[in-house]
Amino acid sequence: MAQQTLILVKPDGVQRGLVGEILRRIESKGYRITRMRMLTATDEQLASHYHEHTAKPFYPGMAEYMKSGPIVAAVVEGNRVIEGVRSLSGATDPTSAAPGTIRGDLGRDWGDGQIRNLIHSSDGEESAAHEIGVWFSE
Ligand code: 3AN
Repeated sequence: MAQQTLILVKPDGVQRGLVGEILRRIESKGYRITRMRMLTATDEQLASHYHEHTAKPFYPGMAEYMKSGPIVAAVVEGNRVIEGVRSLSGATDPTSAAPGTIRGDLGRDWGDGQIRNLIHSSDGEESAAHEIGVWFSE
């Protein structure tokens, strides 16, 4: 079976009308979207999705950002898709993310102290399986 990853178009991506552009880049690379939904994240979903970060000082602000509007969750498939979508996404900080990446081309620092970086993608097979369960539980 092809490898799977979980992506989220974060609230800034939806609010700025970039869902199509972000998904276009992933599809144009050759990966296949196999499941997709739009929803507003709950505290429980975010705590499970970001379980490695819940104790960190930036978590409360990040959770507020992630709940600030609807998000799009999708399962994307293809050989080495986890590595491939991480590469398309770029570095966490959109100011320093490389041009050519989703975050580098479409993201910036908006001066409010919150990293708004448009997309999440799983960083390994274990986290992908966990995260697919968080956003596609039924
Ligand atoms: P990535 O999304 O690039 O894999 P992670 O997994 O290190 O980044 O962090 C998860 C999310 O937590 C990031 N996308 C970002 O929104 C937020 N984050 C990470 N580090 C910080 C930080 N130092 N300050 C604020 N938010 C952060």
